[in-house]
Amino acid sequence: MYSKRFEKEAFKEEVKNNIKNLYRKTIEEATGRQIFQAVSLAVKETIIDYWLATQAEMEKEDPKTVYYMSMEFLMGRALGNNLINMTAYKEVKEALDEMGIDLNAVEDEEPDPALGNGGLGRLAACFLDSLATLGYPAYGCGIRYRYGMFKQKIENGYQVEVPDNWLKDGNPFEIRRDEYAKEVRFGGDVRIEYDPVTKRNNFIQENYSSVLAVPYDMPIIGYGNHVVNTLRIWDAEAITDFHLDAFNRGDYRHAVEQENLAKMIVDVLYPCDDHYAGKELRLKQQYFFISASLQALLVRYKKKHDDVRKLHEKVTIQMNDTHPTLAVAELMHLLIDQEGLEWDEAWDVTTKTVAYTNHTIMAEALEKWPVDLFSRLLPRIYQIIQEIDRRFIEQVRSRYPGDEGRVARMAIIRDGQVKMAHLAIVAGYSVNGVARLHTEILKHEELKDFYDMMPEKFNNKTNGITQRRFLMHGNPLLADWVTKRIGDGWITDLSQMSRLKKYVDDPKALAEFREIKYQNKLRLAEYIKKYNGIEVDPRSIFDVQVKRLHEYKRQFLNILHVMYLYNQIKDHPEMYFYPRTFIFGAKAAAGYVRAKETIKLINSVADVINNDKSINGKIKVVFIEDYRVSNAEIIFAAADVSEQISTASKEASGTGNMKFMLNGAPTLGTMDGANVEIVEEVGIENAFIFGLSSDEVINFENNGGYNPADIYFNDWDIKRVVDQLIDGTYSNGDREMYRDLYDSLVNTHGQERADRYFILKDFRSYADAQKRVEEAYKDREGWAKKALMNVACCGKFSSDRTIQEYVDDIWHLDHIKVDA
Ligand code: GPV
Repeated sequence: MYSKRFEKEAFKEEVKNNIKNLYRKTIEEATGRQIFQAVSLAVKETIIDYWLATQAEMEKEDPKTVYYMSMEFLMGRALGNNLINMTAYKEVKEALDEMGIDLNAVEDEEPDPALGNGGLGRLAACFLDSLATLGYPAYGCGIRYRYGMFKQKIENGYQVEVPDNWLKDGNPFEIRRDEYAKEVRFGGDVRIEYDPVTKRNNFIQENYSSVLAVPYDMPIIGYGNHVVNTLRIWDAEAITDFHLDAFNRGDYRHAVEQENLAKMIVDVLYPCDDHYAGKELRLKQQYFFISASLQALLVRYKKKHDDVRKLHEKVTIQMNDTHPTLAVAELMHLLIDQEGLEWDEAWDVTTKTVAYTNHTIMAEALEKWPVDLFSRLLPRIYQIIQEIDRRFIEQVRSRYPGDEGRVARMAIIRDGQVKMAHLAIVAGYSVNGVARLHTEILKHEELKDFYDMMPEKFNNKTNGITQRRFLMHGNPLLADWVTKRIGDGWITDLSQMSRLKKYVDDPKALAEFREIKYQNKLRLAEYIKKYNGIEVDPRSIFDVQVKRLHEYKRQFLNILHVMYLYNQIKDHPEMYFYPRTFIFGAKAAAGYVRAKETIKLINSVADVINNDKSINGKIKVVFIEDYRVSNAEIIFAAADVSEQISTASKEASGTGNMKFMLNGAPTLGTMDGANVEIVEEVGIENAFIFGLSSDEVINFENNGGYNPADIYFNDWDIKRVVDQLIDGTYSNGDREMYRDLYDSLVNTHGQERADRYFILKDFRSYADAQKRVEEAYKDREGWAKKALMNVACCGKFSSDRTIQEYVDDIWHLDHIKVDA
């Protein structure tokens, strides 16, 4: 395809044939889902050619390659994105039009592959897009979960989780690679056997259970450059010959156990975002995909090289948070026990190969596995970590003699726990945070001891997003307008957006720009009407907060402020008020009670306010069900205001903030995460900043918090809103429904401070900022300038820039070039 090669008639024929051969149907008879399959297979044909060409090139050039290890890849739908990156979207749309098929409708038939929770998983997907587009050899390595992120239904205001059987009809873009299947072993014990020939101890795992890891490859297409990289996700199967063997030996139970283990391991993505749950199955998942990926990587490396001591010259492994940190010990295990390296040699290779990205400072997200669980499940891996820990502690002691407090703080194994972040930092040759502020907090607070001892490892890589999906695909109207004004260079070089700055004083350009936003708001309004049954006014301010539901992200602050505005309008019906639509979208982890209460509260407030005729529709509240990549694209395009209101210091970066900016929505936010850098790029006058600084928050936290009672009893508007949580206003008279939320603000319970996230502390400042938003929006042209400045200044936030920095500072990859 790749446009110049695209042959329309042949493509149409192919689609028809696919429908005939797959379903014995004509186009007219086929269902939407069947047409999606047929079109995707036709597209895949072309992809395969370039995929082969890329692999041949890699064979020939033997470039240094990055393996991006991640428990999550939140890819979103593939069809539209693949067409865009093949630069064939418009041609295919035309071809399908001629067949009476609407490409948008076909795209909507694709299940949204949701093998990720939120920001971390979506970042991995954006990175793969940028790596291919910049022409760098890369594998994504992950798990082929049978069930991805749950689908969210809202019933009676409550979140209900529905399983996401995304593979039900098959995935047309994947290819199963049986030839690369690998065995992964769990449990049992380790026998130590002295080998008189090599004069070494051999460590032999016995009485283990094992599963077969089978990879499925998905193509990752670079934009317009014919490069096709690979996302390799692993499925688990029972090892059948072993099964029979065990069966014959009468060990039926063991055989069945292995069968079950295989089924369980890849069954479901854990829906916890930024939160460590300590589940044994999760540790199994981690070891499963890490062991399989590393085994396959070594086989691939050894095809061309006979000295594994030089692995790091051709291979680098990036660990997406601590979830893949077992890679450290598994690589040591393979190098020592399989490749015969000495400890020091293996350690030298490992510590030149693995690098670690930290995505949070939230204590509850830190992975700390209980030693008994860990050593039972991964006996050999545990031994290796013990040895890494022993040697590391020796180093700490010699560097800081007598400082046992420091040893205790820095140890990898301590208090019966294995601390995965410590392992990742000790072994990693690079440790990076995901926004400048976040990296500074890591260096000077959370990881201070490690920074003291090894400052050279620490670096920052501010996150980014791909403009191919979040502008070209999600917002075609704006994408075409930008291209008309400044050419299409921005597609692979987002810094060119700065050329739009000259249009902020061009009334005609501004009018067009505003009209596009209006059209996008109409599109979202239709979506809301269709899925929520709520009429919203596309001329109202679309004020949007979409992201995972988390206390630190403070959706609660947002909805409390809505309750406050509602009180004001009720008290002063004559008061001027610019109509506002507050739009929320958020999934809560299934077991996160307070997050679920917040969803219920938002829906209850929506019910009351949306049905109150007396306010003349001045406020509408919409909770969009099942927020996910596909509807996110529609939502960003339509937003006027981007709510980024996390408690300062808590949001490592945020990436939604960048997607809003790219689509022309100014940030209403705290000085947290990447917001800081967004403001730096766009100018403070084109954002609405409020609240405590991260220093202030950290200061309060280090000194026992603050006292919300001082605010609650002194600010009557705030007290009224907080009291409305328990006076039945939003719960048909039920005073208990929101008691826990109320308590979280004003009462200390147990370990937990009242108002841990400084909601009341920041409330006034937030309300003021909201007032400034309203004032600014009244000046329609002034607002359009701010919005356009956001688009014009978003260049830094392309994941292309982020990836180039990873390549320059950490990975040092070689380029690949694929000829058409
Ligand atoms: I740790 N993040 C996430 O989505 N899930 C996690 O388990 C962890 C972190 C997020 C952070 O919360 C965001 O601030 C950040 O932008 C994103 O990771 C990507 O770095």
